[in-house]
Amino acid sequence: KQQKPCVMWFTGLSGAGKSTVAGALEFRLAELGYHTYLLDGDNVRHGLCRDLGFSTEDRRENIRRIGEVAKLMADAGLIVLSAFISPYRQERQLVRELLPEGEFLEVFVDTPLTECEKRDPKGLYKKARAGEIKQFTGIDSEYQSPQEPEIHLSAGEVSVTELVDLCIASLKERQII
Ligand code: GGZ
Repeated sequence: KQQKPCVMWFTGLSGAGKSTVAGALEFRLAELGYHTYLLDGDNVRHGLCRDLGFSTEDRRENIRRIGEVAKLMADAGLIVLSAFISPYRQERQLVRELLPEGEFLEVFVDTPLTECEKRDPKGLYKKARAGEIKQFTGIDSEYQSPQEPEIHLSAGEVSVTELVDLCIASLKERQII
């Protein structure tokens, strides 16, 4: 099936739904016959980036490495889905510049902090509030929202299926699929 390579770069707070939406989108794309790869914490922070923590410097290096890997995968023709907080504008911009024009799609998974904290699936916000985890994004570490994301998902209010539909529509509009 014809496809153009691209990197869909999901960014947002912990618990915003990045991995959930990216995973559901990957499933949908596979059903439609497209070739994809999902990069997320499960397969990256335990391997390629296992030496990195959550200081500003380590997060920068985390994003830099993932950006380079995403670029290689896009070179191989894949639709790459990447799901990391990627809190800093500058590093997201650097990844954008690694890729040919039009191949980097920033996807802002825009779930308010209050909602992420309410969900708190792993109890991390609770620990961060109690001071047991330091430098937690949204609590005592900064998150810089995208200003002009290619795709803006109001993920607190809309079902995963509808969010996937919006991503698919955007890929079609951009003639990637
Ligand atoms: C933010 C942290 C932290 C701190 C551990 N701050 O909800 P999760 O658990 O599964 O996703 C979060 C994940 C963030 O890793 P990323 O590689 O996406 O971050 S970054 O792009 O900023 O490099 C969270 C968990 O790791 N986690 N400590 N201090 N999230």
